[in-house]
Amino acid sequence: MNKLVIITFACLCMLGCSTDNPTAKISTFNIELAPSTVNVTVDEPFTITVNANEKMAFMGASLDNFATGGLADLGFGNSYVLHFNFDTLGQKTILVRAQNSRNELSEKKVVVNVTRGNAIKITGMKVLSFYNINQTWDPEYVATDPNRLADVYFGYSKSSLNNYFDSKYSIRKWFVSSVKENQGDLTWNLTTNELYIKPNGILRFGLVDQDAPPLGQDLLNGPPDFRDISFADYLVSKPKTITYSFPEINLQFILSVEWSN
Ligand SMILES: [Ca+2]
Ligand SMILES: [Ca+2]
Repeated sequence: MNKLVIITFACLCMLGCSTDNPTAKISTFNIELAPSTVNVTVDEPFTITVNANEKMAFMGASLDNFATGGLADLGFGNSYVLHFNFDTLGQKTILVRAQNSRNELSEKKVVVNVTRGNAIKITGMKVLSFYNINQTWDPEYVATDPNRLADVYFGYSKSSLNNYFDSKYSIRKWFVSSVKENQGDLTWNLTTNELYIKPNGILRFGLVDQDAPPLGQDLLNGPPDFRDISFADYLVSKPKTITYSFPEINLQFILSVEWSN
C-alpha cells in the first residue's frame, strides 16, 4: 500500500515538473518607483526615485516604450533619483527599466499628469525687421532677383534639464519654425505648437537664412547669434502681443501670447 502511494506521488511530481524548463530560473530582481508627485505644471521639476532589491547594473527611462534610448551604466547602486520636467500638457507614461548583473530585467511605470499652471502660451510670431532685411543673403542670385532675399526661419531655446540622470539645467533647443522663402510674410501662426513657458522663464531667440540644409546664415549679425527675451515687464499688464526691439541689429519682432487665467 505504501509503495503504491509513493509511486503515484512520484508520477505527479514528474508531470508537474515536465511543463517547466528545468534550467530556467525565476528572477527575483525587482524595482519600485517612488515619484515625488504625479501632478505637475509646465516646466515644474519632479523626481522619480528608483529603488531596487539588489544593485542595478544598467538602468534607463523612456517616454516611448524604449523605441528610442536605452539603458546606461552610471553606477546606480540600489537606489537612484531620476529628474524630469515637461512642457507639453496631458498624461505622460514614464517607463523605467533596470537590469542586474545577471541580465535580469525589472520594469515599472509611472503616469504623470501635466497641467498648464500659470504658463504663457506663445501663439504667434511676426518679424518686422532684421539685419540687412530686403538685401542680398543669397549672392548666387542677381540683385534684381527676389531669390536673393533671405529664406527666414527662427528658433527658440529655453532652460531645461540636460537629461533625466541628473538635475543640471542648460539652455536647450526647444522649437524651430518653418521657413519663409525669400522673406515671405515673416508671420508664423504657432497656436497648434503647444509652446508653453513659465512667465519667469527666459526665451532665447535666433533668426537664420536657410541655405542648402544644414547650412544657414545668422540674421542677427552675431556673435552672439541669439537674443534673450523675458516676460518680466508684462506680468501685470498681460498684453496679447509684445514687441521686442534690438535697434543695434535692426531687429524687431512681435510675439503673440496667451496668458493663463
Ligand atoms: Ca544665404
Ligand atoms: Ca533666398
